[in-house]
Amino acid sequence: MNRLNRRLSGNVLALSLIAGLAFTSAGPLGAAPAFAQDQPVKKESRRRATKEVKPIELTPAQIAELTKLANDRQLNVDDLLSAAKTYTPSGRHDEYLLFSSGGQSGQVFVIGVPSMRLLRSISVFTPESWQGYGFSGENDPIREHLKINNTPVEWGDTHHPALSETKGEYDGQFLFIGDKANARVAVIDLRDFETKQIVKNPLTISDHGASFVTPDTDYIVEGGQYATVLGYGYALPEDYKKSYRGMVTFWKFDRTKGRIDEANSFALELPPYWQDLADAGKAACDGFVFVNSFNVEMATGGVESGKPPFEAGASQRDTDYLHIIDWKKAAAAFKAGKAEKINGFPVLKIATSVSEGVLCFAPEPKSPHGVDVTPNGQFIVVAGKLDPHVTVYGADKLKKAIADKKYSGKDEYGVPILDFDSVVEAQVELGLGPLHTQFDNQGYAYTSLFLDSAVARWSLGGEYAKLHAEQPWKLVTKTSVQYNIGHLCAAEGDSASPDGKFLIAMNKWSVDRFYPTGPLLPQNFQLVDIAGTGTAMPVVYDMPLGVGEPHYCQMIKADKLKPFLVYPEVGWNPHTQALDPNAPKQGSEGVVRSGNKVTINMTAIRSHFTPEHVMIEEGDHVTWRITAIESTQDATHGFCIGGYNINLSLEPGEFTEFTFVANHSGTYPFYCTEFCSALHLEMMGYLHIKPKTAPNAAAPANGTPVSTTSK
Ligand code: RUQ
Ligand code: CUA
Repeated sequence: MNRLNRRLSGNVLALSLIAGLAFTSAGPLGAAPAFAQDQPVKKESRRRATKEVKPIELTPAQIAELTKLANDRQLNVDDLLSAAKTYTPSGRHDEYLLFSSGGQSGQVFVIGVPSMRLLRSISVFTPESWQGYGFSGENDPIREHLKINNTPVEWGDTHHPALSETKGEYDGQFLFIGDKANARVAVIDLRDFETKQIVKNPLTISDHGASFVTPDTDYIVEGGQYATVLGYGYALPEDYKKSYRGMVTFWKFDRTKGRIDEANSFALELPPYWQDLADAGKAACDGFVFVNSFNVEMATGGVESGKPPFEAGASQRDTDYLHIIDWKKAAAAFKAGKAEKINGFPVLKIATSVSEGVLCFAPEPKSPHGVDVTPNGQFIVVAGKLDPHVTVYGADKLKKAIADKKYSGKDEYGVPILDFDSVVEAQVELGLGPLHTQFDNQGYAYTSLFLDSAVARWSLGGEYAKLHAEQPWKLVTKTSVQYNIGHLCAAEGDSASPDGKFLIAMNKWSVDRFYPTGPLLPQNFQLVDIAGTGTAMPVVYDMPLGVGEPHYCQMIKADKLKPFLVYPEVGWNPHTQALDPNAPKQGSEGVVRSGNKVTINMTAIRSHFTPEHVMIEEGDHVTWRITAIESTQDATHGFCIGGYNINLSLEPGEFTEFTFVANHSGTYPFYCTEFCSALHLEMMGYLHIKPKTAPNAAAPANGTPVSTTSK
């Protein structure tokens, strides 16, 4: 072995020198490698682009070159300006990070702004092989976790990401995202951008209004959508009003543990309207959660038997109900034992919520979609999908009307309805199909118009009126987007102090924007420059996203994030975010057998695994542990065993464990799947699974595999 090592080390050095490779070799086997010194050697030349920060002045020759280039490529001056606003030289980092839902991909995408470069996808509800998410053999904890009613549900329809907040500001610690199809909420730790927890709602199969956080992330709000029989029950449409219910769930978040505390979470039973999006109040309306709804008609569809379809039945009335929930009172009622259990989960029944002053309604036009609270909490904006207006509620008016019991009636379930005129501050006509609203730092609001395919900029009133030149509550301008915008997202746009500057239009259709990729076309994220005022609001970049239909995203100032560059210690368990006592250490590698249970302790470092030959027997129950003995940034290895569905990502310092039953004998090469070094291809080994049927087959020895007949 020593001779081999000397030769390998020599080769690595030779190769590095010859090829001028930026990475350095690991030391010889057993010797401590010089991690800290492992730095790219061409640092200076690589960073050249970012060092050029002196003000520039274009020479006549450069202007001529630029003009020729623009004319050759048929670019106009706006195009050149857009390029200058978004082009991000190699090595320069983006100012913002966008956390986007991945829609049907079940993932989260991380995108740099303004460059619109995709930086990473985060596996959440769907196994993903590069990240080794869900490829850890039999009883993979991730796949176990994705089961619902014992059925593997290995995808999600991610809709609304929510960054954790402290005092209403994004704090860069955690990200939550809801799975609309399966009513699940996931917790992602932004130290390593990995999913740490997935909770399944015990009341309902699907949801929509998740995730939204209260201003200090005490609770993660999961609103429902399609009413059903809570607790996965059964009832026919005839019994709709009696048996179907909506819900909103308050998941308690334990920031120290970085986990949802299921035992201290609860829900509210709601009438069987279709609850839609939610937003948590802050500042002036702190303590409230707003949830809007549609189908207060309680239409039950049935085109197949000649009844009006849902789309018609659910759109008859002029108003639906904005649900106003006092979550602090709700939490107190839950703590006082006033909840009843449904499917083992505590639920405040409608009558309890009404008598405790937890729940009331305000009328809202008309089949609305988004509800968004202004950064100061003074106003609540509801976009009425089928109404050309947004309706703005005043927080003070709501509080006063609740205190004065200014009701115009009750709904069928006994929930008081506030008098519309007493709570409305303004209605602003914007255009067709308003869906969602965001805010900037200039006293403007931005609303997506699905049918108009436009972003509307409009002026806020109240304290915001002094920030802009326009009259309050007026449409200022509209920018066309391509096409059919759903959500939009401004920089820090849901926080108590938005930054303005950039806005993302998340467009559902992209027909004619890009070369067609068959009948299925990408989604289109358009970057809108909102730094100007008045009518200045150009689209400056198109980013096709061909990996699912994202719904919502949030944009955070990049320097608020403090991710690990490598795991803090070698042998780190990302699940516990601590050093793992089971992590194999250098020098303690090997195979430990106890009956038919074998534990393999392995280390990985550029460019070898130790051990390289693993001898086990058919039928063995295998626990395989690997520590990536690396502390150089980006020195990531992979590990796969073909045929056994094993694939891992071994990030610097990471400890991983997986288990499987060695049901198929044979000699299986395993290898590193990440091109980690010049001798990456040599970073491999053999798993020898001795067949039961060949009891006398010679065991491989001294690193020399013998051929065996597999069954
Ligand atoms: S969304 S359809 Cu407009 Cu937030 Cu899920
Ligand atoms: Cu390690 Cu390739």
